[in-house]
Amino acid sequence: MANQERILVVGAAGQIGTELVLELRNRFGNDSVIAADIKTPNYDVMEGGPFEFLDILDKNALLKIVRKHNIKQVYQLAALLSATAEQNPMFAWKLNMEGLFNILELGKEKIVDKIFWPSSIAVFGPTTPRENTPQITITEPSSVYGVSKLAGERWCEYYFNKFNVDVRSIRYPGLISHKSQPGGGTTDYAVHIFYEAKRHQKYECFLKADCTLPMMYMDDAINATIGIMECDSNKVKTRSSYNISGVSFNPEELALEIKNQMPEFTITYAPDYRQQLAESWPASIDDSVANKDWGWKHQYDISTIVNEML
Ligand code: NAD
Ligand code: AKB
Repeated sequence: MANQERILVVGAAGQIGTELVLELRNRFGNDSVIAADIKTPNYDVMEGGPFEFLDILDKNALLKIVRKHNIKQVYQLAALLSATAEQNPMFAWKLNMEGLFNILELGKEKIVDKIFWPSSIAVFGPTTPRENTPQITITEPSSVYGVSKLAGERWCEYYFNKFNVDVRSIRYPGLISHKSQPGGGTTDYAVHIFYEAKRHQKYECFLKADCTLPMMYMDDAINATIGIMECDSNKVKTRSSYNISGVSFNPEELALEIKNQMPEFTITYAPDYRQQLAESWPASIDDSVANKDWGWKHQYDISTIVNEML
């Protein structure tokens, strides 16, 4: 691994960062992957390789870390997610946009060679076709989070076209995982439900029973993330962000699947403000462009996800 480019993961203590750091270290060597966050990550991330405390809004601290470790690739995951962003819109805008700009500028200055930045299905809104939502379609998001992700996508494409910054992005659906808790999203119900099923055999859901959303198991998301970063640059034809799709289900269907393995499990519904966010998002996603350009394909369906989670 002596010639392996050094990789920085910002937001390494989060739901995605935790698993991304572990998988990158697994593939490229522990010392090649520097984890960074404003909070302490779990034991495996902290002890498995280099870790730096970093506020992504602090440009000087970021540059110091990038120079210290001779970083050539950055995965910029630090952000406020949809539900938390609605509670603090101005700070969400600041963090989600400035965090991205600080990394894009490193690309523009040719200090780093390759950047990953995630977008979300939240770029879509109530006027978007809900079923099999195409790669290019109406994007009129109604959440502050969605607005920040859509703006971020446009900036990524701009930096690629204008400054030749090799930035790559995918629009994650709601992600399901168990190595670290989700960080304040609307799709978090699909993780909480498993913790509550295990602890109390019941769950009160903050979305309606029939609220279908695009979801994905974390292993698929990590494969997509590393997949787009490792493929030849000329295959990445979309420089805003790619649709990727896993599986679509609603809370009732997920509860039924859990009940198959845990007959005593029950679910009740008490929709809150997150229902409105969820309703504005697609029910299913067309990811044929990602499949054609760089060979993306998901593996996990609802029953394999439930098996793994339980
Ligand atoms: P998360 O909230 O679990 O993790 C974000 C991490 O960023 C946290 O560990 C947090 O401490 C860190 N962070 C916050 N502010 C920071 C700062 N100023 N400097 C450095 N670190 C900071 O989020 P996640 O679910 O892992 O999401 C990561 C990215 O993926 C986000 O951009 C999110 O919008 C996107 N995304 C996630 C999902 C999902 O379902 N998890 C879906 C779509 C898109
Ligand atoms: C959220 O619910 O905010 C995230 C997302 C789909 O971007 N999981």
